[in-house]
Amino acid sequence: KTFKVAIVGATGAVGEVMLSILAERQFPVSEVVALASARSAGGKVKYGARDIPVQDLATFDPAGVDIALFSAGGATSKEYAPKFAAAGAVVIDNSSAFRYDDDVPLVVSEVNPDQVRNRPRGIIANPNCSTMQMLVALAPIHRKAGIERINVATYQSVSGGGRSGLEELGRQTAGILNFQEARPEKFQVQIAFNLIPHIDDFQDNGYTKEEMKLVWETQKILGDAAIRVNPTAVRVPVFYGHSEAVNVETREKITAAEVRALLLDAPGVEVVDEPKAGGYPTPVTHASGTDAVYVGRIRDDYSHPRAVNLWIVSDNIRKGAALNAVQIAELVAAEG
Ligand code: A2P
Ligand code: 11C
Repeated sequence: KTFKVAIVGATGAVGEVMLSILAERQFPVSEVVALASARSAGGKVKYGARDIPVQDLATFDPAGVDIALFSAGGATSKEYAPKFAAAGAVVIDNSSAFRYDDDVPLVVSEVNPDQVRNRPRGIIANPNCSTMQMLVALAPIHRKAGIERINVATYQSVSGGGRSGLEELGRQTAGILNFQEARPEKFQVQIAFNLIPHIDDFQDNGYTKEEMKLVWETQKILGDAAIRVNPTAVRVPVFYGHSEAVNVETREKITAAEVRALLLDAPGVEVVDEPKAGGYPTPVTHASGTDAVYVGRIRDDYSHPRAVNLWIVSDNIRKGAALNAVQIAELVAAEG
């Protein structure tokens, strides 16, 4: 069986990688449709070696689309995802528009793949990148020892902010090296040669929405509202790849050596953990442009009777967004 697949947001940082991953993994397509705003309609995007035309989402008729991958922002998803679902498509949505709705499953392909079938509205949500990579690494620990609490500080690359985030880091870096002033447009303050502890909007509780996504999404995906998550999310001047310093407190004691052994067998995980120069993953040396979630710096937490430390790095555009969306599409396609 083959599928008519639509990519909504095909010109974006995530959309272009969705197209390349569909081609790379030889997803069984009968047709691929690239959709974006009227601004880019008439242009072309790459699907494998082929150029395909970009069409205007606003005037596109979704009848006949089997699977639609959305990554064009929450407002676009809210307006168009229900229309595609009503026309018979299974929608896989990368925005936060539906993630917290009880009747929309939130799926990490290695963690809760069975949830894809639970989709009364025809919509499946793709988690936020920072939650995605964290849970690929932590789900095996949760299954083995039960996670009680997660302390996490993120180091998130500018591609999480889309194409304009990538452009801003490049522009500011080049500008500063040429003695020019760095004007912030996309990010709140200068991002080149800086760090910003502010991703997405502030909430009434003083946390940012990016931080609260780590709380809400972890509890929903692991199906355990008792798990406590204490997050700080930081934007860093890295182009691709989010990193996370994670401390996990478990219900039962698990040692760093046991965690390392568990993760060596975990799907989607690569352990890079040697106590020597370069014996740990970084966004540039490991994650950027690759599919795995890399875990290193696995250590017992000597300050706590039941806790371990990990360093988790992954390409936020691939596993954190486009790859997981395509993996969900593969689960849907396998239903027959
Ligand atoms: P466009 O290129 O026409 O603006 P990124 O996350 O890299 O900024 O990309 C956002 C993606 O979402 C782009 O493909 C963009 O298309 C698309 N997009 C944004 N707003 C709309 C909209 N109102 N309708 C359709 N596509 C949209
Ligand atoms: C970032 N995590 O790094 C964001 C991007 O909820 O899908 C993705 C936002 C989301 O800026």
